[in-house]
Amino acid sequence: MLKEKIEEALNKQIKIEAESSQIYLAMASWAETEGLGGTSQFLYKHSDEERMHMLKLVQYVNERGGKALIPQLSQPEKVYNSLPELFQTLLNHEIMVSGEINNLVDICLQEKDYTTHNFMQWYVAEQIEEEALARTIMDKLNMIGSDKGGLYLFDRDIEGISVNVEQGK
Ligand code: OFO
Repeated sequence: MLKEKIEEALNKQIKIEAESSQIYLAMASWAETEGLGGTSQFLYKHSDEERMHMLKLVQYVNERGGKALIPQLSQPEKVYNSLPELFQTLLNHEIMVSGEINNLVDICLQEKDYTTHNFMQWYVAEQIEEEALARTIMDKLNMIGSDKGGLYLFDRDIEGISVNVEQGK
């Protein structure tokens, strides 16, 4: 049985993962309308990944005798001025998510819930990968600058990059 504090923290994380999925879906849609086909495919996949992160939490809460709350979501940003702006937003968002996951892990230790602590380690590892990937993407974009040929190649190559920690990159 989950302690109330843990259930609350996990439900908060469910909302964060759902919001991540929604934000990346909006980013994917924007990229698609800008003719950035590779970037949009990458972001659609990333959005699906976040939904999977949310589902894993929903099922964990229910399995442990809690009640998962499916949250209401607000409308994410619809327009970006550039790819660097978009990916910087994504990186900042992932840094925020990592902080929230660390808080959750800390609550598990305070409450001596070692099962949830163990479950959360997957998310800790995932965040390291996602932050590293977002930083690599930002480095690439900073190198490319406004070079059109470089941006074309970036958009072509990013489609093949996987955000899933288990599939590798
Ligand atoms: Fe962005 O990764 Fe979920 O947790």
